[in-house]
Amino acid sequence: MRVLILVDIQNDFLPGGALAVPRGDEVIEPANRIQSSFDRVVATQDWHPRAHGSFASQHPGRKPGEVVELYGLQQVLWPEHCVQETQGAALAGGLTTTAIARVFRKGMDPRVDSYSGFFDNGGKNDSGLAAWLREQGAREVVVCGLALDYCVKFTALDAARLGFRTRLLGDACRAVELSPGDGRRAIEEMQSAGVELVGVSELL
Ligand code: VGL
Ligand code: ZN
Repeated sequence: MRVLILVDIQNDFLPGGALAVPRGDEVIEPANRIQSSFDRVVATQDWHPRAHGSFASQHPGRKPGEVVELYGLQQVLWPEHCVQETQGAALAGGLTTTAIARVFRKGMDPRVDSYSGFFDNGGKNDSGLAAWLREQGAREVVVCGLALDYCVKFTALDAARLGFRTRLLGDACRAVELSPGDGRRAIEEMQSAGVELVGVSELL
């Protein structure tokens, strides 16, 4: 049983969006093409309240990219993005959604960010994704989407830690790269944790 996890393929992470990932739109075509190779497809959706603590606008004098302490955790500040019920938070227009069995939302608690599709950054709120995967009898997951160096990375690391065979579909990921090389380093970190890098052609 093999499950594809589409991470945060949302309008705000595409070029022109509030937190645009460079060439983020390029993940859509491979993400669509690969779906039929899986038993199940799920998506995660960054889904913030308007006054989320990860938004630079909530920290007077601070700018996106700066790091603050938020309720005891280091927090990178972001532009306002993926606000609940906005068009920016919607799954990308070009993404095929007919096969998506479940959408797991995250980032709703204003006090803590949630990069992983499984747990928030403090390891407390559980999205229910792990339990759902186990219910489905999933042994393997393939992770792709946006952004490689944040939500994709933490989702894949949690999946591997939870005991799923975890592969990263590199062709269908793009990185924010606040610092050049963040994408490359994210891949190395995932590989060190046992995540295997695969290409679309190997999965078709
Ligand atoms: C993400 C930063 C803030 C992501 C979400 O989806 O990678 N990055 N919120
Ligand atoms: Zn976010």
